[in-house]
Amino acid sequence: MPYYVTTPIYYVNAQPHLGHAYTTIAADVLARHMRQRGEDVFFLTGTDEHGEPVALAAEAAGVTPRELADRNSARFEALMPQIESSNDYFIRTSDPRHVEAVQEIMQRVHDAGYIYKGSYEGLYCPSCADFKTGQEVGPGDTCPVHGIDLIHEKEENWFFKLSAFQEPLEKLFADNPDFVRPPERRNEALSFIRSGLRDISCSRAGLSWGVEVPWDPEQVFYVWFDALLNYVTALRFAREGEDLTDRYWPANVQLVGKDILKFHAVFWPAILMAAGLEVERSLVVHGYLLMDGEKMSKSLGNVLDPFEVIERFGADALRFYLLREVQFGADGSVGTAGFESRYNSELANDYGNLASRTIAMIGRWRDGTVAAVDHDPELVKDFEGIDVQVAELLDRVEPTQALEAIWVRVRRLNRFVEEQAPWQIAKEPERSAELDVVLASLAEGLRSVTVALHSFMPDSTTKVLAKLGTPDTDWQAAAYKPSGDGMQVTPIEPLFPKP
Ligand code: ME8
Repeated sequence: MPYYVTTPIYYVNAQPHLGHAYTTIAADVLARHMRQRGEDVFFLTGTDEHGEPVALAAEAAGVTPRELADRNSARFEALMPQIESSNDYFIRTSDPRHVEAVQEIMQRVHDAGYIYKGSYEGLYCPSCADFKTGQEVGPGDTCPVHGIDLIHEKEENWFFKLSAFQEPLEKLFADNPDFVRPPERRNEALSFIRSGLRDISCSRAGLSWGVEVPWDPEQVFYVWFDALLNYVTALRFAREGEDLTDRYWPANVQLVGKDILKFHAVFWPAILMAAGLEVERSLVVHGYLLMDGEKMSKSLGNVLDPFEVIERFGADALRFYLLREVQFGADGSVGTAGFESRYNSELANDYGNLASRTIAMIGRWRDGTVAAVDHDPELVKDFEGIDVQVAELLDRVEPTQALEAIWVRVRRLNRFVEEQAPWQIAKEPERSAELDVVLASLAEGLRSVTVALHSFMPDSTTKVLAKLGTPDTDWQAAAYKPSGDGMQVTPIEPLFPKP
């Protein structure tokens, strides 16, 4: 089955930070997991390069928008392998093929009668590139996201008839209760729709860094139209000589942070309908990573550098920490102290030690060979359904719960070692068969949790599976097998050394 997952495309007005890594890592876990299940996966990420925020940042830096876009887009692209993102393509909206596709699709929207010339007057945030109305306006006409004064804008431009989609959008939400998740975000989007949709500007005058409106070269498209369309335009040119649109569109899961809910849950489906395209299957919205209680953001300057964390502890540790620490969907605080605590207690101790000592004991007492015996019935019971449970949680895009379901088994294996005390059994030669069962059960448990963890921590799990002599990561392999066929293990270095 085709499975298309996307992240937002990130603004190049600054450098990548942990917030960007977060969404990309979550999408990557889904993509890798679906590949384990044999699905036909396409995973897209990239950079949003046009518009006022980028033009303003370039001006401040004394470079052209294109220079700034090239420089910062390269940083985002470099982040991808560092966080072990397995994206199938990285789109840049300054790519002429994207520009051409936006023009073609917007021309279609225009020809279908959804675009007209009008005059806009209202409050605008240049950092959000968003026209604010009603509850979106903070005290004293400020932007609640950036804390800056909103600008009073009045201009002649092209309007998109968002109001024409009031009913279709209400119907979309009614027919698909899971279209936007979690439910709080669905309700938020729905109440925005029900409060009455006004038409929105879809072009800007007096701005040159953007996609030219084909029927009015004096204007460029409002950056959100250009940006949202990336999810469909990329499929046209991501593979040389092939158009992947029919294969992957509509996207299965579009992941976004809650800051851009309105654009993705309201504007985006309306644009798709206006263009005669299918609407995405689901939008999954996560919360904010907070530092010192505030949203981490470039403009606030309170950013934890993912590159530093990766250099010291590795990408697997960062991936694990972010998805484990912050309940996916809710806001949550992250920081060095919390990171080090999870790293030490869960990665180094719970999982790393489990792997080291399991493999070491099999080496010491069985010369590296796991006996082909029936496994401990109690342990077998506690592992029942691990594969089904984790797959269901990831189908619902609940990576934090999926990790917990796995960690319940990791902790169970550690308890099993303590309870069985194999070092005692090893002292009594007549209990040799018992030792075989304990070690084989442990090795199988380690193998099962490791396959289940593979999409979260691709690097360390690959190492463990190699040392267990069972490199298979297909999802069937996540199931615990109640009897063994004998594995051959080899010594392993500490997976998460204490820094
Ligand atoms: O909004 N916590 O780009 P952007 C969690 N270009 N996630 C965070 C975060 C935080 N503190 N900060 C950023 C844009 N993110 C537009 C999107 S899409 C067609 C265009 C993540 O660079 C989160 O996914 O401001 C958020 O939605 C996104 O980065 C915003 O990135």
